[in-house]
Amino acid sequence: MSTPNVPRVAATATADVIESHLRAEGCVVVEDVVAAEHLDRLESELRPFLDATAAGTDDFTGIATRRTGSLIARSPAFRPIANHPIVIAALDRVLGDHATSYQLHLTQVIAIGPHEAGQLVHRDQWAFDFFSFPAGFEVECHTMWALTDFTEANGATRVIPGSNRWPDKLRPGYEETVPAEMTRGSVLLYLGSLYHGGGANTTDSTRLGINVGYTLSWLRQEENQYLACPPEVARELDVGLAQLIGYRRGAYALGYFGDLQDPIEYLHPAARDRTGFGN
Ligand SMILES: O=C(O)CCC(=O)C(=O)O
Ligand SMILES: [Fe+2]
Repeated sequence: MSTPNVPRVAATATADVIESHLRAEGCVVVEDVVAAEHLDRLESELRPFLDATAAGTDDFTGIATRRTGSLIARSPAFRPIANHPIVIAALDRVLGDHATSYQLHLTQVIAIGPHEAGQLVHRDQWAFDFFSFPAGFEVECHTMWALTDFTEANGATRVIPGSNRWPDKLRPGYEETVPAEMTRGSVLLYLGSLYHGGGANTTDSTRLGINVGYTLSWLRQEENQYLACPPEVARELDVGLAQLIGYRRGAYALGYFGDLQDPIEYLHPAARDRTGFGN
């Protein structure tokens, strides 16, 4: 049976439509969300960090692929992407079943260099030490923002639509995947249960994508957000973004500091009054 194509919707699609694709196929491309000028600014803020990043050293991280993190602290232009309303509306729906809140999991530019091989097809939720979650129990959702056009030739992310409903620990082949081609400024949303991987880059140019993950607030974050964005930086952010990073309690008793205080109060002593959180 041939693999179906990636579902795609316009940036005007409703949250209902995006949710229904995520639940059915485990992925969806939302087209042309962020303007080119905004991405130019983001790219110039990150350029020194991208240039200074070393390539990976193994099959999974790739030997011609560079991964640059700490994007909230390093790029003010990245911040409205981390909590883009299209993404937040989708997360509210697909991560709402098993937690009262979710948090940022990782922020990473993935630069797939010329002639990189295809990445091993995997589920991102295997990061939780390969613990198998029950079928349909979604613990994370990722986004991949295209910073260059994503084409089959330059290494567009490969996905298997519908594989979010497959059993765990399978080893699907690259030939079972299809490319999530998209224009610069578009975004691929996909569940942690979707089988996918970075595409092989057969061109002489680099494919740039921004991978931003989100996970239930009672799980450990893949990128250590408190080191990536320490309190002195987080204090300058919108309260909502600081909370998304993890400067809040993840549940009644999770992540408090001091004498049972909510972390947002560490950044803003008046936050309890300003946000209604922390009670
Ligand atoms: O770079 C990509 O397109 C996907 C990378 C990926 O899936 C990963 O590193 O977990
Ligand atoms: Fe992945």
